[in-house]
Amino acid sequence: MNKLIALSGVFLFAFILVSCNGSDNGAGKPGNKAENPEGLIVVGFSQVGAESDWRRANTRSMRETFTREKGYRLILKDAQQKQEHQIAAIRDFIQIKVNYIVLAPVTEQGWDSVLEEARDAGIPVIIMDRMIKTLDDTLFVSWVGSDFRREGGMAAVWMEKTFKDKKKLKIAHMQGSMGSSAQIGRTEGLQEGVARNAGWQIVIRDSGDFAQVKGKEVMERFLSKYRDIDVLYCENDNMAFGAIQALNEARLPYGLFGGLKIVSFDATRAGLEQTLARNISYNVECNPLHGPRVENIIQQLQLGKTPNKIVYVDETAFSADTITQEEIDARAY
Ligand code: GYE
Repeated sequence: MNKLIALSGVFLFAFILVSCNGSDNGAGKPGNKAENPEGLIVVGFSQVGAESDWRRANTRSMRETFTREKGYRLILKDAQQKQEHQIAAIRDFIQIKVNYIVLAPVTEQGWDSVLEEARDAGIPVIIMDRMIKTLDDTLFVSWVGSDFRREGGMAAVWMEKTFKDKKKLKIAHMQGSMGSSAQIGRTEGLQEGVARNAGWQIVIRDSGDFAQVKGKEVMERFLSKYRDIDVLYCENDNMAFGAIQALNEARLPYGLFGGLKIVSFDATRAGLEQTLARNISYNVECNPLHGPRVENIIQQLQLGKTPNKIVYVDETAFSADTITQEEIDARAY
């Protein structure tokens, strides 16, 4: 009996803890600080994962922006590149009544029902980085990110200029996470180049999931099947680093020493160092510093304003022929 009383005491204590925790999460409807004792703006952020340097810089930017000192409470959930984890995270955010949900969607498809739940709960959703595919654009208030198709287009134009004298161009294509906007857009950019240039041929293609270890494995597989490659079109820097490891181990030339040329995306600091070393020949920038951009959207919403629905980030590209150390030193990510 005593045991039972002690046990129910433990349960009661646990219950009080859980409830306190719930109210600590604070928030009600946007701007309704009354339910939030500390008056913080609570932002639930569902992040894709930590697959790349780009992603880690993006997470850092969000953490550095949404600080307690500035009046925010950031609840960050890492989905380990799984959509079901993101859906579960959004449901948690709805339950604890965050003020805003920020979603960096791993893939484009399959968001409608969970975002309807957020809308029904009156929680504004901001999409960041990749985009979602939906027919209902009331499911999110604003999107900020990159024009991935334009990025791919820049790479294709560079290839057209660089290989203009080549009758046949053999391309190995390493894709990012399939179904993500970054993969879809960059792949489209290349496909458009292939459509414009009769001599271009994609001889081999596979996904390295935007990650270095997988990138190395995929490159090893490419090389075991096909060695006569002119260009590796690699949809991010980390996969390019993996590919470089594979090429080094296979003792095959690339970049400065002839052999294949590598085109990459992101232009992270480490990626630009590889570009300066001429291991990567062309690197298209993709800016991950979205924290302040998302904050700007939230601040507008706090003031009852309507932010722009779609915000594209300005981006450039770096060629191994012209990049300088100063450009690398100026890099914030
Ligand atoms: O290029 C890649 C990351 O969605 C733009 O995701 C982002 C991409 C980025 O893993 O490195």
